[in-house]
Amino acid sequence: MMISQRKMMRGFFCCLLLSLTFLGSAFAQDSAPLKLWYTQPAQKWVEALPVGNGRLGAMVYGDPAEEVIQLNENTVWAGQPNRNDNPQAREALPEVRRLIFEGNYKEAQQLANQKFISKTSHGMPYETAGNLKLSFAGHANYTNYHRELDLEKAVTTSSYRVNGVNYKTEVLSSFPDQVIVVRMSADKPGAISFSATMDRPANAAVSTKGSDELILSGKSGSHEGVEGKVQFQAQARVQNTGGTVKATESSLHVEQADEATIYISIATNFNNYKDISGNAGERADAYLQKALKKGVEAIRKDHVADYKQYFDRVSLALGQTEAVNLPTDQRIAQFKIGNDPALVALYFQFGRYLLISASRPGGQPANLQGIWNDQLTPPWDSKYTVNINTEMNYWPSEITNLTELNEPLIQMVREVSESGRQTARDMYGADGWMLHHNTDIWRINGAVDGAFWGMWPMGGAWLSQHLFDKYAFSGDREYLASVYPILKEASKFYLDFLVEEPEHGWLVVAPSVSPENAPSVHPESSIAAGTTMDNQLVFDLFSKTIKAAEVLKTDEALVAEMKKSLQRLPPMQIGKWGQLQEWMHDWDSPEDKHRHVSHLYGLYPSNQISPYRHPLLFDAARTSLLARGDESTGWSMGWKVNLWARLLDGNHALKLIEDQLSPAGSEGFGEGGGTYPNLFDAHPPFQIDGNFGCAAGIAEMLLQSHDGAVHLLPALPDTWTKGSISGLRARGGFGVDIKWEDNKPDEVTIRSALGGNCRIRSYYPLSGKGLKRAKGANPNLFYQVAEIKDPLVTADADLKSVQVRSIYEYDLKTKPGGVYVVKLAK
Ligand code: FUC
Repeated sequence: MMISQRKMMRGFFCCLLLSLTFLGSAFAQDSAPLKLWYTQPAQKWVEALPVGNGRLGAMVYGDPAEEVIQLNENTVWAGQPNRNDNPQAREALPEVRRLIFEGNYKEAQQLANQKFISKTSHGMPYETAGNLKLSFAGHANYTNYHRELDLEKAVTTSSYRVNGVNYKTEVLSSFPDQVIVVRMSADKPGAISFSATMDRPANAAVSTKGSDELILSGKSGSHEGVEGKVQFQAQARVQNTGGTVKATESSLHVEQADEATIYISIATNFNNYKDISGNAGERADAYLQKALKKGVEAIRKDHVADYKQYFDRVSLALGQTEAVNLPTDQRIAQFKIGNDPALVALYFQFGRYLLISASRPGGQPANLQGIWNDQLTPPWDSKYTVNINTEMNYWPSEITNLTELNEPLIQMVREVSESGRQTARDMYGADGWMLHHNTDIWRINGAVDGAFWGMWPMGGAWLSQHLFDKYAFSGDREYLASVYPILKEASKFYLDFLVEEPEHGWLVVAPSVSPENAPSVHPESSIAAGTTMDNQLVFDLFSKTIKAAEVLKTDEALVAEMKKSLQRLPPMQIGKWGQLQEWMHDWDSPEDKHRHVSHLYGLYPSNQISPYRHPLLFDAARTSLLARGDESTGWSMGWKVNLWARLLDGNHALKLIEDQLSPAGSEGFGEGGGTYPNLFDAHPPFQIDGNFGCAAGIAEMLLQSHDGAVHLLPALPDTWTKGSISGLRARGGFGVDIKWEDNKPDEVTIRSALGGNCRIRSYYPLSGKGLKRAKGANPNLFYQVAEIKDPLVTADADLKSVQVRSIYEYDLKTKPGGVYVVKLAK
């Protein structure tokens, strides 16, 4: 399956190669080693170190005596192909709308609970594949312990000393060879003796094959009435140099080897969301045999090279202090009180590491935990929550130069666009496709969890943005043509589904929610019509579909229809305390600290609120965000880093990074996010979106390209006086490197893949060959921003006014393949 899907994608990637020719970096790498390291083994899962190749994940504890390598394969999910639409919705739709428009929210929500929410499953959990356990007799007392994850190689190492012998274990997960490799060595011959076995919390059995192979076979769990039918097999083969290896029924015993390597291959019967007729054992065996032939040296070499082609594209240096000499857990503990900008760079690169390790072409998109999960029923099933979390996982993908890693997300959107046609028709009597707030490996589209959370018909609208944004960065027309049908069908759903609300005659989405939040005027029901985020999402979806249709010169009638509807969407509104209203009515409370800041979608990730074009909205968005407060769940803080970056306030963005990089207090459910010792984000519990959101936010502080220009260092905190970033990407196919000193851009390199005008925005005057003062609108099509309606301002609104720094703007004519250097004007 993996191979054939990859083949399918080959054509797609050929076109991408062209646009990636600007990858080099102009400045030297930060000399701070990009390593997470510790002076003790992991005792908890959130201390273990992750490796992954998109499909196979492992969490490595690095324990000298009782080593645990927890394993994942990204298609081991409970259940089997299934749907969860509730077709009763269609008949109840007019009544729910009537109740909402009458202000009868409680009853509307009750009816939605009865008629819209799934009567079958609420999504299947992603499951652990099991554990490889290694016991080293006599290794309980060790010295010289060191454990690390090298982000420049994607390899974990643990080393220690027992009885005068130095031991070392390396673990990696190879994309080219589709195996996890554990390699043990010692500096004295014959010193390696251990026993190995595998286990899993349930539904699996371990056996041995020959004298040197463990096999863990099992079936995924049943859940909410859906029988588990994913078969999986994990094979672990030991190859030793010197010494002996023997097998019992369920374990292997290596005695006095000089070196030992364990090759781990895992596969399932999953072909795609509709088909699980593959053969897990044969697949696992095929990967294993190929890997054994190739050998660990060659596998390691190819793995490092494959990984580096992505990772090395971007380097970030924010300066170093003494803190870099501390182990990572101690750096996290003191980050807020100390001075350790290099930890921000490490965290940023760890986010990129996680995306490279969790999301590779041909695989599944990164779920709530990426691919790393040690449970059978993880928090929120470790599935795809698409009212923020899945999208956030992919926020770093374009700006931090990892565009290929979007492929699993795009494939998932393609698949939910197929499965979601039936949902659109059966539940809403609408054309096109739709998705509510969750999906899973079976691409369910129904509404889950209860109307308060799940009555949100906007999943298709939000996910579709990513399809277009990839084009906005690459300019790849062929790619755009390949995703255009998905955009078009997503738009068609809303053309049918939008309904006229009685007060102003605006076209609105109803029923819906402003994700997971209820206004304090009726806290028991979140259900509403025309929420600000919905309006913004539909605005973006139509605008982007129109743009795509115009680029592809197609669908004139549909374009005209969307243009008409755009005119009838509600404008953004500024309420009585000067806030950007979250709902169509002025219900916002300044006391509301809810983790979701959905109405600020228009500020980030969207570009509907600009400091230069919409000062009123800009001020209102700031007022809303200030009231919402800083500390929250991990992902909420990750979002706020981006939001403060878009509000051009680098110091506040840094404050949020400090909150995010605080030690996580708990592993149980809660709202107080932070960071675990292994740099995983805490919702809590562990949820990977915060890692990705914050990594994207750090990039957004240094470069923005959504508002008509390439804005250099838009939100640099005062304390990051000197630094460099290279390899970031801006819309329109520009690669950007920036070196700064005294908080001013000192030297900027622009690499143009597509040519075209590069409008550069800076707080300081610049000079360079070909650089001219900007005039008029930016002629570069990728920088044309969709015009929004003027906001409606409540008559007695308490308006605040924010001082925005003045800017210089320049135009630089570029040629495809051109490299341009711009400097601070002296
Ligand atoms: C959304 C959030 C929760 C959590 C869940 C997975 O529902 O509101 O905080 O992140 O997704």
